[in-house]
Amino acid sequence: MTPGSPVFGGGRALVMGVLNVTPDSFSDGGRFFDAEAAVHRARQLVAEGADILDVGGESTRPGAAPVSEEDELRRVVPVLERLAASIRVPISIDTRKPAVAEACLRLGARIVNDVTGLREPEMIGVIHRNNAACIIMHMRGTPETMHRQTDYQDVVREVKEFLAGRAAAAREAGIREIAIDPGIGFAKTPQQSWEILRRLEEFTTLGYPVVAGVSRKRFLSTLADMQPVENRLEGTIAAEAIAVLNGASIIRAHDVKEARRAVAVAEAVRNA
Ligand code: HH2
Repeated sequence: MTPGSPVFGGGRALVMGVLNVTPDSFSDGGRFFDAEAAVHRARQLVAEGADILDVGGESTRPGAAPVSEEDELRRVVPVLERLAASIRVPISIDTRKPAVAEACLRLGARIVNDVTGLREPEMIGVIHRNNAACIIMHMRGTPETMHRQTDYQDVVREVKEFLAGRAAAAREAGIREIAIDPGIGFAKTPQQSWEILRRLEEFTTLGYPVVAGVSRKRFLSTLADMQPVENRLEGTIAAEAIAVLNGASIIRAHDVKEARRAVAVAEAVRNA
């Protein structure tokens, strides 16, 4: 992929494959913790049709303890070093730490995926200086505290206001490619996550590509038979198709082959 070419463009919905280089992610913790295993998984995700690879070194599951900057760097840098030159899709770094973002962008990542919506003051500058794109996600508090911060009058309106403000700040600072993400499951009750999915189209009026991360998430388990996490593949695929039908441009997925097929069905319906 040529440096400088848009990462979110293309006219069809994109699938962003998840690569968790962590010991404790909620659905695949420990499986790709070793750099070799992570690189192997990355190639598999691209072969299955990932348009973007989202590399993360810190679990943000509800209740997760924070990871130090040193530990996060130690997890993701060896993977970036091996992948950046050899992989043909843009790499996104899933981090809330400006120093981790900077190190990964220097190694060739093109996108910063920040689950705190660029909360750290230096993050916007890091993204702009490195001519990178960003995904701005909504959450409240931290992964440790967010499940207690779910008080909204109108979840869609409030999340949308937050995303509009953060995207405007990023744009004013000169960041050219911006996507927004309502943060399904982050400081949201299951009911609020369902409502966001139903009303996802409302976020598209802000004029930015909308990212949806529903993959294997806990809100699915409010329905019968989707506990434990291994039982959530079919529900995930259904939710991904609905997200695209309701306006999502980018789907963040662990199961890329299945997500690609779900996206194709939703797009066929949308374009019919
Ligand atoms: N969800 C997770 C992590 N990062 N980024 C965006 N933009 N949107 C999401 O919905 C999102 C995200 C949580 O999933 P996962 O990475 O599999 O789990 P963990 O945080 O436990 O590593």
